[in-house]
Amino acid sequence: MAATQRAPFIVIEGLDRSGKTTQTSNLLVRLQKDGKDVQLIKFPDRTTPIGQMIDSYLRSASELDDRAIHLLFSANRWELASTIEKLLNSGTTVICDRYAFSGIAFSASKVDASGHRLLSYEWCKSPDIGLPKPDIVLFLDITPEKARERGGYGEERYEKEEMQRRVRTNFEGIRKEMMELESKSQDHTLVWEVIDAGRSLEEVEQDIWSHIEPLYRSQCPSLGRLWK
Ligand code: Z5A
Repeated sequence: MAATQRAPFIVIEGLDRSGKTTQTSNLLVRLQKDGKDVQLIKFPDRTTPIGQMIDSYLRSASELDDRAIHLLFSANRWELASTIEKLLNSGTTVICDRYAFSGIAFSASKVDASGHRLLSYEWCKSPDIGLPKPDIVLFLDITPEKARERGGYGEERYEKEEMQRRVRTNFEGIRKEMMELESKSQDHTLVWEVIDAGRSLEEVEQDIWSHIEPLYRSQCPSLGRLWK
């Protein structure tokens, strides 16, 4: 009997209103129609006890120290890390709506009243070192102007234009660092694509599909670990 092939690990990242929820759901349906076993996981996973603390914080129903909430976001990923690994190794594709990159991009965007960064990039990265490494990250990029056309940012804690601008800059920094690391490593396995999410739903969906379909044409390497 042939051994089960490891399935692709897909991460969709992006700013508020970039269409992550819409596009991850559409991708799930498209892959299912294509006959793939696939599971969609959304971070933060607000259903677990840790996720409920995060949810309360994001809705401003509770206050937490900036370091404590950062560690909770990371713990929320670690509580699903072994599930993700098992799914992938048993041949089920995993799509994550947000992952460790959001963890860094948002926490490292927090500033004090004088505009000084509260948490360093390296500190923000450290709790997620060793998580399962995705095969592909699709970053849905949207300008604040386009986000405004979609009804503007929402009601939650980080959904403010200035914060979203800093987050966008941080994501670009993370992309550059990831690409530098990949070019130095022997197992060049992570692909990072920036998708212009300001276009129509159909155009964005087609662009995403053009990057996902090729993943199934070759065998996935054994699962890597982030920043290791
Ligand atoms: N966060 C963190 O700090 N640390 C972490 O480690 C993690 C997260 C994992 C909640 O995330 C917050 O947690 C988030 C980051 C932080 N704060 N912010 N910002 P979330 O993922 O639960 O929530 P969200 O980012 O705010 O998602 P969202 O509001 O649901 O936005 P979305 O999923 O990107 O977009 P959408 O719901 O698919 O679409 C928004 C609207 O635009 C909707 O009306 C659509 O119909 C419309 N739309 C979508 N695409 C299009 C196109 N192409 N054209 C026109 N209209 C469109």
